[in-house]
Amino acid sequence: MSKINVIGLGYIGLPTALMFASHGVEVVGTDYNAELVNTLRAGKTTFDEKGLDELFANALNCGIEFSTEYISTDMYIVAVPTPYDKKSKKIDPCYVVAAVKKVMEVCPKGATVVLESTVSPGTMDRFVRPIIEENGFVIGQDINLVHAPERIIPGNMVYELEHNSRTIGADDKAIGEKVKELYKSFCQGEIVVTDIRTAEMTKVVENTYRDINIAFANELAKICRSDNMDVYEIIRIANKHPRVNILTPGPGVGGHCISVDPWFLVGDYPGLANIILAARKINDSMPEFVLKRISAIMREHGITDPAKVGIYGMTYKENVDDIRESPTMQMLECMQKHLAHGVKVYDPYVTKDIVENQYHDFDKFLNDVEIVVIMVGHDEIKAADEKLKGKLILDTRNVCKLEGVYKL
Ligand code: SAJ
Repeated sequence: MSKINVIGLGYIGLPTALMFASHGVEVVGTDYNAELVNTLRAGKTTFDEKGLDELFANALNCGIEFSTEYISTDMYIVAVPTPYDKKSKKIDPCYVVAAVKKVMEVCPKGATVVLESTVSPGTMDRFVRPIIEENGFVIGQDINLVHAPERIIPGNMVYELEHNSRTIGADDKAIGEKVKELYKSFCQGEIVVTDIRTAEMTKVVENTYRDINIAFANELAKICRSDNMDVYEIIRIANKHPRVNILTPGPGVGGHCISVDPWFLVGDYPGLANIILAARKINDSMPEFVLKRISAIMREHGITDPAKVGIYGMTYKENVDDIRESPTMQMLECMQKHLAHGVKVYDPYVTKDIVENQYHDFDKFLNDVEIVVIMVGHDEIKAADEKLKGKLILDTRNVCKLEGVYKL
């Protein structure tokens, strides 16, 4: 096989490209963002992730190349974002469509196009196949189509790339097996070969399953709050049952995966995806629930000035630098509506100025606020009990061990 061209060098495409390159596969990584490509060419990674820098160094040694151009080769791996349309709740396949169109401009007959991006079931049939056919190719004869959805979790991506099992959906089993062999260059997990529709649906189901389970925990938190019960203690004890494993309540579900993918099912199966819709609504309601908790604490202590409130954590979860769909960003938006200007914000992983009154120094931030709202359980805050003494604390992640801390 000649080189593989990985299209899209974001959170999924970059580690995947690096992993292939580090395992003896010739790789060109392509992204339309010239700034990103230049950064990579300059020898720097574009986001923080455990083990990524080492993997990057390895891949560079092995000769990975980065470009804004698509290359002519016989294997493409497409890993571009798949947002959803906020009104219709359906997938917005514009990035997938644009990438596949570009591939068609350069690919030779016989090429295989593997889509890694998460897509709603039927996306390959509705949006990808027509592009290939419009370009005069016969699918299965001139171009092979494969869907190999990624499964890695931000925060542990490099490990999971190597150890998770994977799904490969292909029209033709033999092509599926060929792509499986390619992924086996680095993937030690089981690789299941199935058809494309099953692979599409399975991926969305996995993230929806998690969303629903988090929603259950969040609903319990609300019920327990309404009647003064300790949700964490209840979950801790319930989880000792051999068939109960309740997840952890929190300030909401963020990130570009779990808060997005279930909407694909809601959008495509209205009237059928009922639990899924309810779960989405519960999880989406959590930032506002936290806001109400903050107001209640302010009232209890006679605090009226929002500038005395410090929001700790802007990312969608702990120890990552990704703020997409993060509960904090949703809550800050909600605060703007309630005219609660002036709150202070800090996150050790967010070095750019993104919101008003954002701090870049933890001690200074703590010094300037009376109430600390822990929105993300970064390692830094877990180790900061001493520094937090004397503050009013609302801990939405249950990470602070101090006495008298307010919980969700
Ligand atoms: N969260 C809770 N309580 C929990 C677990 C998570 O409130 O008990 C919150 C997190 O704080 C975060 C959100 O949910 O805001 C999602 O975080 P996550 O760690 O559950 O998942 P992601 O979005 O980082 O990654 C998911 C993973 N999917 C599943 O675990 C089924 C990952 O394997 C996928 O590859 C990824 O989505 C993806 O790209 O689709």
